[in-house]
Formats: sequence, C-alpha cells, structure tokens
Amino acid sequence: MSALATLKRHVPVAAAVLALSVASAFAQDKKEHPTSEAEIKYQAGGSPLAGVDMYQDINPKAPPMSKAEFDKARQIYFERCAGCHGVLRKGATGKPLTPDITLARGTEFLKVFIKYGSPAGMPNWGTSGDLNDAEVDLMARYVQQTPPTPPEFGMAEMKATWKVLIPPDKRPKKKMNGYNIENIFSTTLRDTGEVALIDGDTKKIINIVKTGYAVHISRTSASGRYIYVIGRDAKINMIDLWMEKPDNVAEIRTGLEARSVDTSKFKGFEDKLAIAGSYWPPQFVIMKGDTLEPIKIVSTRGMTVDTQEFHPEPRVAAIVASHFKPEFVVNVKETGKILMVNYRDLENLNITEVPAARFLHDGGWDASKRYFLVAANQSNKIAVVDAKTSKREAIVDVDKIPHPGRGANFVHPKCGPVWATGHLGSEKIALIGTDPAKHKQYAWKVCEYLDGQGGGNLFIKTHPKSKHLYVDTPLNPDPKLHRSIAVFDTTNLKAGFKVLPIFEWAGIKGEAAGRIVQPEYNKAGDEVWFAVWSAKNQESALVVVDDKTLKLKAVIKDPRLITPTGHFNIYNTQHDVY
Ligand code: DHE
Repeated sequence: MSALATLKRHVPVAAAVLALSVASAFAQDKKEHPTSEAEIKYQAGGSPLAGVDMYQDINPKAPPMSKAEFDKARQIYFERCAGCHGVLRKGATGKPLTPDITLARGTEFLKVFIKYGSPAGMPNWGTSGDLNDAEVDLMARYVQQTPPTPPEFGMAEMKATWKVLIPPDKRPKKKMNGYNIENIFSTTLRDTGEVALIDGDTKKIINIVKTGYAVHISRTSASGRYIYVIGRDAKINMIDLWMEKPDNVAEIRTGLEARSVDTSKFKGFEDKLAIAGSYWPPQFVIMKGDTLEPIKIVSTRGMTVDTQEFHPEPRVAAIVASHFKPEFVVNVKETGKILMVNYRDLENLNITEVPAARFLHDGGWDASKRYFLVAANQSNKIAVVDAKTSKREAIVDVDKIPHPGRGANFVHPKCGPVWATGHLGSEKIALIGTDPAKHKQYAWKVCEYLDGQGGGNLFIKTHPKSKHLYVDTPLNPDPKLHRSIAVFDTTNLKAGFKVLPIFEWAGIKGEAAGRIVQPEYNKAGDEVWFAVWSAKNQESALVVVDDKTLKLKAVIKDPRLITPTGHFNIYNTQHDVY
C-alpha cells in the first residue's frame, strides 16, 4: 500500500497533507519501512529508565514546560519511545529526535506525527488510543527540549547494589535435593519480576524466585549448578541449584537497563566468571562467577562500523561464551561491532573488534559451536564470526528483520548442516549453510527459504535428537497464528508445516491474549515446552508437547505462572543445544 493510501485510512484530509510532509521529513529513504505494528510495539517495550530522576535543562528556544510536565513526558518517553529513538534521542532503530531537528519542525508538525504516525514506521500513538490529545501535545513539546541524560553506573554504584546472600563457603558442598537438575526449566515470569523453577520430570514448580524488573533471560554456569537471571533493570540474580530449595545466593545491578548475561565456558575457566551487558549505560561488566563481585567495566561507546561516526549509546545485545578460547562474544547493537573479549588476563584486557553490521540483536552457535551467527535485525543481515580465528567469516543477506533467538541447527538433505532463523517482518525461515569444510558451496548462503505461518516470529527451535523444527509467531496480529505453532519435519521439508493448536490445548477460559512463545526442549530432546503468554490479569500456562507424536503431553497451570515468556532448560542452555 502506498504511503498516501496508508495515511488516508487514518487521517482527516487537512491533517493528511501535513502528516505526509512529516512522514517524508522523518523518513530515511523513499521506500516504505517494512516494520510491522507488532514489531514496533515490541521494540518500544517500557524502559526502567522511566523511573530514574533526570535533570531538566531549560532551552529558551524550546516551548515552555513545567517540571511536572517534563517529568510526565520523560516517563512516557522512556516507557514508549526510547526503545526505538534511543535514550539520548540520537536515533537507534528509529529516527533521531534531537532539538536541532525537532525545533525546526515545531509543535504542530510534531503533534501530527505523534498522533497519526507515519508510513516510515512511527506508530499512531494518538489515534490508536495509547496517548490522548493532551499527552500528544506534551510529547510534541518534550521532544524539542534538550534530551536529559540518565546517570552513569560505575564501580561504586555497582558495589553499592552488590549482595552476597550466601557466601560460597556457606553453600552446600554437594547437591542437597533430589531434583534431576539438568532437566529443570527456569521460566521467565515477565511482569512479576520472578522466575519459576520447574521440575522438567514431574512438571511441578520447585520455587518462584524473586528477580529484577521485567526479567528477561536466564543462562547457566558451565557446570550447570548456577542460574544467572537478568532483569531489564540490569539486576542479576544468581540461583544455586544445589540448595535443598534452589534460591538466590547473590545479586547485583550492573547498570540501569540491560538484557544480556552469560558465564565463562572455556576449559579451565568453568564457573569462574560472569558477564553482563547493559543498554544503559552502554557498557559490559565482568564479574566473579561465584559471587558476582564486579571486576572490570568496559564502555561500548564509539564509532559505527559503516560510516565511522561516534555513537553515544551503543547498547549491548546478545553475549555468548566461546568454547574455543577464553572469550566472550559481545554484540554491540548500534555500532554493529562484535567484541571478542578475551578474559584470560583481565588486568590487560585484550578485545578483538570484529566488524559486522548495525543493529546486532540475538543469535546462537552453529552445531559445531565454532561459528556464532547473530542477527543485525534492522539491517536484514546475519553476521557470522569464527570463534577459532576471532574474525568475521561472512555477512549473509536474509529477509525482513531476522529474529533467531539462538536459532536452530539441523542437517539439510542438500546443503548439509544448516542454522535456521525466522523473521519478525515476514513468514520466511532462512536456512543458512554452516559447513565450509564439507559443503563449501552452500556455506554462509541461504540454502533455502521455508514458508512459515506468517510474520511476527520470535523463536525457532530443534534438537539433535529430533526431526522437528518449531516456529512461533507470537507477534502476528492474527490470533489464529499467535495462538498456534508451526512445525516442520526436517527430513521432509517439502511437505510444509503442520499447525499445533497450543492455546486450545491449554484450555484457557475467557479473554486471554495467549501468545505462544519460545519452543524449548527438555534434556532428552523428546518433549517441547511452550509458554502461553497472556496479560498480567489473564490466565497463562505452559504446554508440553510430545516431540515424536506431536500430541499434547501436559499442561502446567498455576496462579503463580503470571506472564510466562522465555523458558530455559538447564542442560540445553548449559551446552548450547539448539
Ligand atoms: Fe528479548 C533475548 C532484547 C523484547 C523474550 N532479547 C534477547 C536478547 C536481547 C533482547 C538483546 C539476547 C540476549 C542474549 O542472548 O544474551 N528483547 C530485547 C529488546 O530490546 C526488546 C526488543 C524490547 C525490550 O524492551 O526489551 C525485547 N524479549 C522481548 C519480549 O517482549 C519478549 C518476547 C518477552 C519478554 O520476556 O520480555 C522477549 N528475549 C526474550 C527471550 C530471549 C530474549 C525469551 C532469549 C531467547 C533465547 O533462546 O536465548
């Protein structure tokens, strides 16, 4: 649909003229932006910086704002806008909104832009009912003010939040419970700031552990004894699975906003170090693996990979631990660089900077664990880094907004070993050849695109013992799609996918969003878990499917399972099995 047609659907004629010029003024290029509404809302998830006090700098050229108005607008900005436009409004996946641009546009112009959105990807915050007219006016004035800067978070601040609840010498010397630890699942309870530890064998909840705000992911130590959970508020909780009832033993805040955590996995360094990356301040910190004591903080501010311009807030996205060297692979979103951080000598830290592509987000290892494949999501590319040489191996063009989670590895009949990613912006599933030794002609190329159910995919999963590939679509606006899962037979890809009605199987009564999110195998690789993710005040569940028969195996329901999203099987997370 053309930009004009899109606008005519929503905008009264008088405003349409202005809105069109607004759209073109902010559009990066003349092409329509591929971003879907679901993807925009996903990017624009609330930031914990909304609750942080910031200094109001009065610019006489900007429209006046009282302190109360400024604080309210700042809160709205960090809840809805910062995810795309950046903390400092210098632009991230969205356009820059610095006063040099916004003052020239003026309040009326900006109001139309905010209220009606633009074909270039800006949501229609006013007509969607998210913001009323007074709030639209407030935001139009706010974006003309000098952007406030959140505080830095250095060693002193980290140390002030660091707590060792049970010191290493007071912890159990052996496993004190009867759980089959390797088959425990750590399930994110997003909106309560908790994880549910669930026994994968009995499907019973072992404990609900308090963690950070809008908790994001869980990763395990190399030995599998500890789980590290990170919240969006950059709070890390370290859980000891050897305790009679597994619970927190240490915690720290490593910044004001974060998404990623991992631990050292190279031989000789097992369980020794942990690392967390922050969105704000843009930095990562290396900590002691048994206590979370912060040791070394490194800023990621610097030049972008392509135009070599300074970026003041390059966020740290996925982090993984290499199996080939004592290295963490740190993916820096806005600069598009992959940092190979060698942790052998933390005093004289050695970092190899690998050029990739802008907007690095999430990714995983190929089956050999030598190559790390990471989505540069808004660049529609997958960057490949070789953990053996610490060099870039390839950049692969894929479809719109790849979003692999950690991806999925299996053997393709023609191309040999492939790693698969789905896309947020299309129904395509890209299978990328990963074997330059024996299948050179297919390596680092899309060997085949499969057609999935639709766009809005976030996670994809298979297991070395399974012949199935599961693809979710939680951000697809159609309930038929976001409430079900597509499953392919990797030995017969031509047959297309089957649809599993996961939401129906969950037997949830009444109104519930019921978005099916993140397939995750058990340790044996013979069952697959899915979260049925509903709003905080609605019923959610976990649904377990028998991988052989593709039939329902179990439904886990509990009033404490509020907003489950990701779930992480200990063994598979520990050994990077996917
Ligand atoms: Fe995530 C992984 C960032 C929204 C569930 N998410 C990641 C990673 C990053 C990231 C950088 C990789 C971490 C790693 O491997 O070290 N996520 C972001 C965002 O910036 C974004 C778009 C917006 C936000 O405000 O946070 C975002 N993420 C979400 C969600 O809304 C999801 C669906 C539900 C939730 O729990 O918040 C969600 N993200 C996940 C999950 C993973 C993840 C389950 C881990 C996938 C895996 O298989 O490892």
